[in-house]
Amino acid sequence: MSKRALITGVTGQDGSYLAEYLIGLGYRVWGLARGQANPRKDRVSRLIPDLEFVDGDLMDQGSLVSAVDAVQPDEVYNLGAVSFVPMSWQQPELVTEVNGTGVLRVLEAIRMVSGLNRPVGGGNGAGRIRFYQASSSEMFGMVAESPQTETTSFHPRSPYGVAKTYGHYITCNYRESYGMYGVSGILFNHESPRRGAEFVTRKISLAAAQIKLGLQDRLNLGNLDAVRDWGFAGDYVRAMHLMLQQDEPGDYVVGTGVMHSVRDVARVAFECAGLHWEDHVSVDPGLVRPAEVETLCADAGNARRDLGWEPKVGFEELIQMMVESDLAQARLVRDYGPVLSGARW
Ligand code: NDP
Ligand code: GDR
Repeated sequence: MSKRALITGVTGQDGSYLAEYLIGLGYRVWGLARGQANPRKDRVSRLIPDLEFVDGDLMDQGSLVSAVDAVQPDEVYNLGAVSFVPMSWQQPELVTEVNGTGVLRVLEAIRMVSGLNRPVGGGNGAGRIRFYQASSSEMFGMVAESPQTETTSFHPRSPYGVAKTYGHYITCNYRESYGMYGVSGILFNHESPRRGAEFVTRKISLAAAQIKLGLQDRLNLGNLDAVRDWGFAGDYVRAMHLMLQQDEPGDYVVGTGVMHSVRDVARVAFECAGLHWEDHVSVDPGLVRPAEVETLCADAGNARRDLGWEPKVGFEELIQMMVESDLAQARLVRDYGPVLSGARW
């Protein structure tokens, strides 16, 4: 019998890679899709024909109970979120509802469908359904130590980070209260050609490609000195799956342990396009965040040891992959126009 997985956030970057990966392992996979005509659902369904869908929204408790009940999953991966950090200063309540309370709603749906009616304390693995929560290095925020491990204290610097911290602790609490198998992956930044264009790596790879082909004039960025630990999304979804295959549930930091600045991303990306970044990039103070997370770097030693997880794609290879993909798409747009070129992602 195939294992059954339910993924929230399946129309996003990680959801699409995870769905492909699990289907490749022989799973039946359902993605939670929201909205009456979500164009991102059509896009992911063209990319992954074997993916099935179930309607639901992290803002709607009843829809989540119905989805879990209909799918009867072995594993639930909660990847749905408002994931762009600056949006969390513009719509803090929405971000708290989706990224924070939304986690509680998924846990409650699993609890109800599993018939776990009373908190019984400790114990692991009550109920059949295993739960993965997409926690984030943004929870570390103003970092107390570097690199960051599973025991580094949290000091989130955005409403996004605060909401994710709630999601992290409520997952831990349902594990301790109901004995549910629930884990959080504390994932550092991970990117790919499917990354949203609002995030800095994709914003840069797209701009390098479009400037090269004469489709864009300049690129405005915020803080060039911000430092992140950037990996490849395809590598990180393997870690999510591995976390749910362990005998004992546990939280893991996942990252490469290698730091680069936004300036490094710009340099490598423009070089890949045969350009020099300083000729094309300006700094716009309006893009600098009110409370910045200056540096983040993962110590993924526990994930390596317990899960046997290793990242396969390095920083320069990742940026090159993104620029090449954007160059290919930009050539289609230049030669056939935006409609006929058919947006791939
Ligand atoms: P994306 O922004 O690409 O995808 C977010 C997904 O969340 C989309 O599928 C979106 O669906 C869905 N979503 C948004 N609001 C709701 C809602 N109300 N109900 C149901 N679904 C909703 O994010 P990523 O794939 O990059 O990230 C996946 C998860 O991992 C997120 O939780 C993110 O916060 C977290 N994370 C990401 C990291 C990264 O570097 N990528 C690092 C650490 C954590 P729709 O198409 O309907 O808008
Ligand atoms: P981040 O990713 O906030 O780390 O969150 P993002 O790519 O948006 O920013 C990374 C760093 O780059 C700096 N920066 C800019 N960022 C953007 N978006 N646009 C710019 O023009 C720009 N210029 C400089 C930012 O200030 C920041 O320091 C991502 C998301 O995927 C979250 O959901 C996830 O939880 C974290 O990674 C880990």
